[in-house]
Amino acid sequence: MSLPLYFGWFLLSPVQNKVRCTSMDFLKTLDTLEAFKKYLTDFTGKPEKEVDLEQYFQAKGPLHCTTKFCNYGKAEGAKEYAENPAVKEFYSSVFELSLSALFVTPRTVGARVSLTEEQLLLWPADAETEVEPATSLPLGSRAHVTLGCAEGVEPVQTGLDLLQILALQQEGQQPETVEEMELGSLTYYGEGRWWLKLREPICSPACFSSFYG
Ligand code: 2AM
Repeated sequence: MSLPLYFGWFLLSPVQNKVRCTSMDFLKTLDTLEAFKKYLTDFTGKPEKEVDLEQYFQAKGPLHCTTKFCNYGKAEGAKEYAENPAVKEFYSSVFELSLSALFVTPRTVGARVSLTEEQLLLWPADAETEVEPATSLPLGSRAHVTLGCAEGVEPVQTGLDLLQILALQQEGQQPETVEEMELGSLTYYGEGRWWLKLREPICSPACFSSFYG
């Protein structure tokens, strides 16, 4: 059996455009907020320097939510995942993913995916525990769509950034800034970490499949 680079849900074309536009609108608006400008050095390293977030992040490849990174069979648990009956049964089925929040850090921009019980059947048990968040987070917490990465940053970072923010939320850290935007409420968790809880989650049809590259 030849194993892929990764399994995941691939957003269907029309919704990919919608998500890209929403992400661009968010970055454009974030850039202009006084609250963001106050913490600009998180991104620039220097005061007074400006940043164009739309240029700062680069997006590559199809928008997707990785379930299992297999690295062509070299990743731990890859073969077991591919043999999971749910993976076989649902392969090439279309699901409705719910994108419930957008987040930005100096490294990545992404969308949080809130998984249903059925979707969790395709979620690997070790996705959250293979990294080391400060607290134990529920299964599926790492589910996300990478929307862009800063120069020199690998997409795997997006899920790690998401887990870090969720761990802060679980610990009850009070966000420093709260701003109501048209898309939802925006909070700041320090060190350049911005979280936008969407007023209306984006419902995205996505096909469960794999990517060989
Ligand atoms: P992503 O899911 O955050 O976008 C190919 O590199 C894909 O596999 C990317 O989508 C990437 O991140 C994901 N990926 C790469 N390395 C990974 C890892 N060690 N664990 C989980 N996902 C990984």
